[in-house]
Amino acid sequence: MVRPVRDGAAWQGWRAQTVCAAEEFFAREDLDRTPWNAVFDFGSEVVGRLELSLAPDGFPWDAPLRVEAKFAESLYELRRACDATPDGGLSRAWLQDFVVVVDGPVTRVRFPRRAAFRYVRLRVWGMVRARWRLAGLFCVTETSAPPPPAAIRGGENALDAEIASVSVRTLLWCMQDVFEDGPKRDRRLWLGDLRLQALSAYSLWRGTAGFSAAAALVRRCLLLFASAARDEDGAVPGCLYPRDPDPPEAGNFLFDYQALFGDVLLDYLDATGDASTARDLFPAALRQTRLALAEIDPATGLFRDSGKHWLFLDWKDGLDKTCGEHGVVVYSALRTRELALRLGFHRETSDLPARMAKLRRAARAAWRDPANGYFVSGPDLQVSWASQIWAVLSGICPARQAPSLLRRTLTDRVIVGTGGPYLCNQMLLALMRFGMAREALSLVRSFWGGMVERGATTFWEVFDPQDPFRSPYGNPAMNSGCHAWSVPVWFPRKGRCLGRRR
Ligand code: RAM
Repeated sequence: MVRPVRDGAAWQGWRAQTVCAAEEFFAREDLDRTPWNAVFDFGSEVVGRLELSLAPDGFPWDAPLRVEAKFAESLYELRRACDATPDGGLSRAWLQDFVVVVDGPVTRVRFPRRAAFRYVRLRVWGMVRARWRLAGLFCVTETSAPPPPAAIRGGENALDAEIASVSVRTLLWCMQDVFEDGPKRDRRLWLGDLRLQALSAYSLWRGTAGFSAAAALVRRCLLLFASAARDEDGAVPGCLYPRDPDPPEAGNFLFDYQALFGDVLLDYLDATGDASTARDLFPAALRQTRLALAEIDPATGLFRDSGKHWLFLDWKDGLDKTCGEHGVVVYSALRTRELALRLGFHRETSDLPARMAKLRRAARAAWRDPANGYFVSGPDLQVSWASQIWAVLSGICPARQAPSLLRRTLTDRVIVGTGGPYLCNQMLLALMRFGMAREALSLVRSFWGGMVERGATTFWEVFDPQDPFRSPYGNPAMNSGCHAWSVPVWFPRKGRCLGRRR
């Protein structure tokens, strides 16, 4: 049992002070002075349904029992009133405060809705003038993940080990009926998140008994996306809700996510060797490539924002996305070509290599600043992480120059940086591609290690070390505290690394 106390030195201004061990509270028999209030700390993030076990002594029931619970992933969220304004762009309904009322003698109360939390505040009314105890408090946890390999020993030091275990915990809690982006919010399948989760899952379970279950979940998600393609043009959605046995409810068409569908499929083929699924889904992948290429201006050979699409790349404010999106288009098309060659669809993609060479040349001529080698984007010639990363991944930046470009990007404090873990993961992918393990390790230790040092037990959707209250939703309590895209696709493990093989 804990009490949140204000502390200017703590992340987001709150720390937990221990009140007593839970067992001590479970021994109390004076709970009829209602209502009572208590905050419990589960020690690390859990996902599941809360259950109270009640021990009445004699005949207690002269009233129904009302249990109000507020679940929170952080102390800040616990302390912030759910109805506080502004509520940002997202629904108040995401915040996890529930009420359960039970009639008649019961010894167990289970909350009907799955919650994601570390802390829970209970307010309980009822059973007046009776002797009874709260005998236990459980989270009946839920995940569809196979058991993780027994020994996940992380890297060289305690921080590495903690990063490894926080990564695995985050991944497990996000594996439900589908790979969810976050078990608190949005509790649904997003393509950009799936791409990163799948890589981490292959690597975690590769060579173990759990591999086929993890791979089967990726396959299910790929099939769901393909089945949800838009009727008019075949675009796969950015996200969806499964509605088994009905087709999924889909929406939020994100330009860069959809372009990367073939990339996820190729990773799946690489990891599993399941050519039959890859062949079935190849037409969907090729369709996304064609749709992406339609956004290239034929006159310039460069991506242009038609204003029709949600361009993402990252949550970074003020990010100019032109160069980055061009990189995504080229990278995705080349990955689709690779997929085609592996599956024997040479003819359908025979135009792609020459076309991509042209797009690379056009981008280099238009956006590479000869003075410093950086790639610029937009009318203000913005230099950003996003542009450099995608220039490298797509080969717009020639391979021999890529390592030094990435090194400079990592240390340059002036350029537009990352909005959070999603783009940091793209950086890891770029570093891994060029075998830059040292740089990848130091990024993992500083960025992901920074979350661990601030108390993360699962990795956060949003992390800006300079701004504890940063939120793309206008309310930090809406941020997801256990987020798929925040599992580092590469983290130190004894003997091998989590992530895509080179
Ligand atoms: C957030 C989701 C998800 C991400 C999209 C673009 O709201 O949580 O992780 O893929 O935005």
